[in-house]
Amino acid sequence: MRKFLLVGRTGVGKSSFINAAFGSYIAETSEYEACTKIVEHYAYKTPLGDVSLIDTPGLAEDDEAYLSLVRAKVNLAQIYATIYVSKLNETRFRPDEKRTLRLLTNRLGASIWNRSILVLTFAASVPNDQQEIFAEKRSQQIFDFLQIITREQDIDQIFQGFEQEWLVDNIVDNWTSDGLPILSILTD
Ligand SMILES: Nc1nc2c(ncn2[C@@H]2O[C@H](COP(=O)(O)OP(=O)(O)O)[C@@H](O)[C@H]2O)c(=O)[nH]1
Ligand SMILES: [Mg+2]
Repeated sequence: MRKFLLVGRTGVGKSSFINAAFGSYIAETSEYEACTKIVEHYAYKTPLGDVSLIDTPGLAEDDEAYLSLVRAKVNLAQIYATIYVSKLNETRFRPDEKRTLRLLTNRLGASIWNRSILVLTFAASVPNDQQEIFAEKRSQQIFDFLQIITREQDIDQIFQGFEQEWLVDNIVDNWTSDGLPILSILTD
């Protein structure tokens, strides 16, 4: 069973990504507020393999509570990969996103990034001919910042980069950068 830990700010589409992956509305999503209040494991047997996606409340509100919850409910040693979710259509690398990355690294350990995947959501909101440029920029900003903070924490755990980067749109049916269903990229 491959277990993925989903992290990222509130509202970036973590719960929606789970729904898009499994093709049904199983994780509650919300336009207005953080509605994932608990750490929830969604485990599925699929023809492509068994996958577990661990949904977490977004960082923004009660960070300490959030991080203790993740530590209590998730056995980090069993995580196959961390999925960091960010919005492709956000042009600025905002201070609260940096704060999220810093908190995750400080409290869960730099090793959560050892095997990690970057998922950029809201991809269909960016014009086709700009998606690649946007993705490169976002990914570079996150990469540079993670290098700085992991180096600060532990020189031996410096961030080496995301293993994979995916563009998705959770709302537009079957929209992924390479045209493959999300589940197939999780189980490949
Ligand atoms: N257009 C678009 N909307 C999205 C996407 N992902 C999530 N949303 C919307 O963004 C809002 C927040 O999503 P949610 O999954 O609850 O975010 P979470 O807080 O990270 O779990 C909801 O209204 C979703 O419908 C996406 O890829 N594209
Ligand atoms: Mg959620």
